[in-house]
Amino acid sequence: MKTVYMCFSTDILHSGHIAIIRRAAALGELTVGVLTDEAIVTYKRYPLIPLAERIQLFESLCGVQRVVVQKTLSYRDAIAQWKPDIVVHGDDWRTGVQSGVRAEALSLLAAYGGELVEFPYTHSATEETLSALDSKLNMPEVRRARLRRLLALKPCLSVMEAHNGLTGLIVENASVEVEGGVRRFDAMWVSSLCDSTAKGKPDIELVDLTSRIHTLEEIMEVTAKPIILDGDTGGLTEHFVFNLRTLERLGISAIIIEDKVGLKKNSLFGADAGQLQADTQAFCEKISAGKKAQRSKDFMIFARCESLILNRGVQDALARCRAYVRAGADGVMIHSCRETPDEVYEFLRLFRAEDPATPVAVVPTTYNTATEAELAARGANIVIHANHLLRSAFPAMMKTAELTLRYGRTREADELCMPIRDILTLIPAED
Ligand code: SPV
Ligand code: MG
Repeated sequence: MKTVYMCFSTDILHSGHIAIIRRAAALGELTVGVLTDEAIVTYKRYPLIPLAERIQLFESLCGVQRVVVQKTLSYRDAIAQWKPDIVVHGDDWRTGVQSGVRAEALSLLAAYGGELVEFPYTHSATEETLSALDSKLNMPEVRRARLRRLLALKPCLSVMEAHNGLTGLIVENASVEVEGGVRRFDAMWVSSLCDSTAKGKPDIELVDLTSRIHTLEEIMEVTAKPIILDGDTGGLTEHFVFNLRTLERLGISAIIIEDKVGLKKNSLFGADAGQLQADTQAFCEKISAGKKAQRSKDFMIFARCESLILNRGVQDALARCRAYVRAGADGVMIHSCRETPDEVYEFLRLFRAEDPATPVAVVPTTYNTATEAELAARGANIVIHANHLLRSAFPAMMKTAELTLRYGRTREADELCMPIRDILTLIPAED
């Protein structure tokens, strides 16, 4: 009797699944791998039912001999463990995000004479409807809860800035195939620097909340990933408690407020900008008031500590972050504008020694030699790439403007521009 292996990420069984399971079971003794939530969210919608129930679903099917958990999109571990004679899959993975996974599985099977059997993939209207609902209807309470959910699923989230609908779509849809899987951003950062700069204004809390909500709405209309809002100082506590309820109602997952007072300037100016750090107690009171005011369980308030920016040292940062967490902060952000990650690493080492659980966000703008993996290994849970879509677009736009002025036509800028047919179809009308 041959051994057969299949893996499923689905939470809805339709006739196509039953048919392929029947055909697989006819080939030999069938083991079904159930993909974990963490692996599923790397490439498709969030599962509606928990892993334990999905396992039960497959255990109850006739023809399935054994159900196991598959932790990665890659079949590497499953093939190493079960050495199946045959792996069965729908033929839909020949193209798209799973084609790399397929190629890897093929070469692993070939190493010991295993075989890949592919059956025609059956589309399911239910599955398509659910995916569409997920990204289009995108109800605020579902979206808001996603950040907490992701933090529970993944050790470290990759977050990119978005400052309008188009950049929101880039963060939503960008993906790269990597060995044995797919990499995508987990969430969006709506930065005060980028939101202000895109409006031609300085990053000094001049762009008011009403205007920032316009930006958020624009992004939320076309995306489904969780949003972390850069809330600057949070303003007066009396205003903060009202504002955060508005954000919560919209479906924002988290606000990060920074411990500064007076005219806020961007942290990347460093200590020279004459910034004042808030009194610890007063900032703690703002956090506690916010936590008391929020209505849902999911919404998160992160306290951003500026001690390293203001050259107050790691011990000051630790003492403040400790106090902020005691005051109710759901997470902390430690910011630094040094060119190396050393002081952030030192903070993470000391903070993690006393607090293994509270999520920590980092912003490797000036110390961007550090990779997400390196930061995660030291205990960071959220890595925010805070301004890079805006900063990469601006030089190209300037260059196009200058070339047009110089030559009195746009021909010389053609290479900097995407082709007309591509811009026309970038956003499909029927969506
Ligand atoms: C932002 O993106 O607006 C931030 C991060 O607050 S930083 O610009 O690095 O201060
Ligand atoms: Mg900011």
